[in-house]
Amino acid sequence: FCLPLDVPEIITQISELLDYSITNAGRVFIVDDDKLLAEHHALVLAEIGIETRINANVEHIIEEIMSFQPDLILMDMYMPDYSGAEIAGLLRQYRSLKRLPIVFLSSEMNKALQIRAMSHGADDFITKPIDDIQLAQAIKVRLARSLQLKNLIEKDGLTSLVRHAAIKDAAEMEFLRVERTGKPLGIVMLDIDRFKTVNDTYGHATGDLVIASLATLLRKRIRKTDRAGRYGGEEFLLVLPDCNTKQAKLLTEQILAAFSGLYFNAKDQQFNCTFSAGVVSSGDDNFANAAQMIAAADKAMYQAKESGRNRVLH
Ligand code: GH3
Ligand code: MG
Ligand code: MG
Ligand code: MG
Repeated sequence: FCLPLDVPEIITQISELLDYSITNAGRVFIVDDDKLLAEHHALVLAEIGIETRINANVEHIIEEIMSFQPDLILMDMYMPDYSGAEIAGLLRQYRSLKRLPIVFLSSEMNKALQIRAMSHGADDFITKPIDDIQLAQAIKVRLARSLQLKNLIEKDGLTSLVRHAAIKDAAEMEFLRVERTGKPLGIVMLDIDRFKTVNDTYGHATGDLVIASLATLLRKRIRKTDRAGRYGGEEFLLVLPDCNTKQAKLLTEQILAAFSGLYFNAKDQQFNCTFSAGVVSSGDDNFANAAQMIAAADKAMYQAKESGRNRVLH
C-alpha cells in the first residue's frame, strides 16, 4: 500500500490553511493625512497581530496597495488633497481591488454624508472618537469576516489552492511589480498528461486524489512569495516573482520528477502520472501584461504536449 501522500497529510494541509484564515489576523492599509494618528492606529492593530502599512504618498497609492496586498483599508474621510470617498472611487476602478473592504474612520456625524461615502465604495463606517480597544475589536471582526469570505470565493475545495480568477489577479499584481522593481517574473502553465485515461481506468475519486496530490506537491516546492493556483480541472498556474526562465524551468522539472515518482494505488494496480508544462519569464518578450505571459506559457505547454508530453518547454 503506497499512496503518494497519506490522507492525514492532505487533511493536515487543509486544516493548516483553515487555521491560517482564523489565526492570521490579516493586513490593514491605513490612509490618513494625520501621520501621528495613523501611527497610533498602526500600533493598536499591531497589538492584535495585524500587519499594517501607512500610506506615505497618495500619488502612488495604487502601487502601494498592490505591493502590500492588504485585506482591508482603514481610510480617513477628510484629507487635504483628496477625500476618502474620492480615493475609494479610484480603487474601485481596479478589478483586483473591487472586493477589498474599505472602512472609513471619521468624526463625520452627518448621516447623509456617511451614506454618500458608502455609495463611493466604502463598506463600513467607524465614527471617531473611538478608543483603542473598540478600534481593535471593530477592525478584527471586519477582517475576519473579509478573510473568510475571500477564502470562500478564492479557494478551491479539492486542492485548497486559489481558483482561476484569483491566480490571474495574482499574476497581474506581480506583473505590475516587475515594472517597478525590474526583477523578472516567471509564469508556468502545467496540465496533467492523459488524465481522461486516469479517470476512465481508475475512477473519478482516484483522479481527484491525483489532482490533490499534485497541488500539495506544488505548495511544498514553491517559495513563500510564489503562488500556485488551480487554473482549470487538472491545469495549474505558477506565479514566480524574481524568477527567470532558466530558474522557472529548473523548478518545474524538479516538480515533474517528484510528481512522476509518486505511485498511486487503485483497482489492485499501481500507476503514476506525468504533466506537460510551458514556462515563460517577463524578460523573454515585450509582454504588455500578465495575460500575454499566460497565453505564451499556455502555447509552450501545448508544444510540450505535441512533442510527446512529460516535459517542460520554454
Ligand atoms: P492531455 O495529455 O492532452 O492533457 O490529455 P487529457 O486526457 O489530460 O486531456 P484534457 O486535459 O483535455 O482532459 C482533462 C480531463 O480532466 C477532463 C476531465 O474529465 C478531467 N477533470 C477535470 N477536472 C477534474 C476533477 O476535478 N476531478 C477529476 N477526477 N477529473 C477532472
Ligand atoms: Mg484627516
Ligand atoms: Mg490534461
Ligand atoms: Mg486540461
